[in-house]
Formats: sequence, structure tokens, C-alpha cells
Amino acid sequence: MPSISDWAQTLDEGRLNARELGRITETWPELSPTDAYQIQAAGIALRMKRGEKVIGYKMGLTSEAKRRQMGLHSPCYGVLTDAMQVPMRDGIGQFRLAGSIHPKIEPEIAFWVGRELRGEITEAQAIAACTGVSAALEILDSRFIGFKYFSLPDVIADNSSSAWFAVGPERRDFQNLDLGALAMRMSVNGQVAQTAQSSEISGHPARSLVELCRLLATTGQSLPAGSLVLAGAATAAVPLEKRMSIRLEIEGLASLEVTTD
Ligand code: OOG
Ligand code: MG
Repeated sequence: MPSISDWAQTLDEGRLNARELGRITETWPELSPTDAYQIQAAGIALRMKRGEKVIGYKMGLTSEAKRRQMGLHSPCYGVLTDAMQVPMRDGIGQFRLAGSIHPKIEPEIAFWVGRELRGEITEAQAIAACTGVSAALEILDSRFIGFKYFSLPDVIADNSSSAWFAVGPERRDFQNLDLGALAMRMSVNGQVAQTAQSSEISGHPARSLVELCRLLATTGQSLPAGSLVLAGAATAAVPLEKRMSIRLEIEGLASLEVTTD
């Protein structure tokens, strides 16, 4: 039976060649979240061997809308590397569809963490450790056939479907902003496609940081100073197509846009 490192390799090849794979749990039904996080970590180690740098984490399945869309019910995390970041020019990131399988985009809030966070923390401690907040768009791309009906361990092993992300300008004086009550609006080609309150994300987006620290602590890890953290999507994700323009506006934060070719 394929091992943790075999699956990390297979998923990595699927990603590099934009080739869909069958679910891991088809051949390894008892795959646990712990095994899955080991596959995820082995996959990130392969990317680091090629020179990519870990710059943070993404939380997933932190909103009811996402849990309903995916039919999965517990939050999970994935690792972000520098190679996943869509470069921004004048608030716009250009995303090339070539090299992706079935990409989807979703509205998120990103935190810039200034101090190491470890173990059980409160929302207030999480916020106090942040140096800035940004609007962000995550581009997901599952390596599994059809991007559907997978189990939580499958998703975790696949780096929680993480693929690319774009981050808007950082707001540093966010202390008087009520992060738990920001209006969010994602437009596609100028038409409003999704709207939500930031409270959709874990009840309050800072709760995603609390949950991330709790999950990392189960394997003795902490959230390093300098990390960028995506708190999870506030709404369901929208499939990306050719020549699309996706704009995210969040009250109190600078907007950003991603266009496809
Ligand atoms: C899992 C990742 C979910 C989010 O923001 O909820 C996620 C998936 O939808 O494939 O990134
Ligand atoms: Mg996401």
C-alpha cells in the first residue's frame, strides 16, 4: 500500500502536471486526519526542497457556506508558500489559468502575525499579535477528480486545496475596526456574486487564528512570527473561467482584484 511519502509524491506530481487523481481514501479508507497532515507536511517538504519558502497558513472550512458547499464539517489548515502568491500591480493580480485543474476563487480576510503564537490563545491575544489585516482572494484547486465528494482527510492531505492566493494592501491601524462585523462583497465581471459579513468566518475571523494555533499545537507546532494567515472564505467559492475579473471589497480595507487570461 502506498505510504505517506508515496502519496505526497503523487499529489505533488498531480499538482505540477495539473492532473486529477482518485481520492486517497478509495485505497486507504482508514486514512486519519493525523496521517493526512503528515502527507501534507511531506508535500510541503518537497516544495521547500525546490526552493519554495513557507510564508504562512490558510484555514479552511471556517464558514457555514463553505462547509455546506463541500459537505465537510470541521476546519482544517494548509500551508502557504511564496510561490503560491499571485503578484499584485496597482491592486490587480493577473492569474494564468494554464497549470490549474479546476480553480475556484473565494473571499477571505488575511492576518499578518507579528509575534509567535502558541497553543491555547484567546481572540484578543490573536488580534494583539497581528501587525496588519488585508482583504484577500484565495484560489483553490483540488488535485482530486471533480473537486467534490472527498473526505476531510483527503482534503487535508491535498494541502486543504490550497493553490494560489492574492493579498490586498495591508491595513496597520485596524485597532478601531470591528473585524467581526465587516461587510464583504465579491464581484465577478462587475456583477455582485457573493456577499457576507466577516462574522461568517468562524463567528469572528480572529477565531480562525485561535483554531489554527490549537490545530498546530496538536503536533507541537506554533504559528511563527511573520506568518500570513488566511482566515477562511466567508462565502462559497466561484469557479474561475477565462477572461474573468474578480473584485473583493471589504469595508474598512483596501480592495483587490484578480483577472484571468
Ligand atoms: C477546502 C478548503 C476550504 C476555505 O476557505 O474554506 C477553504 C476546499 O474547499 O476544497 O479554503
Ligand atoms: Mg479558503
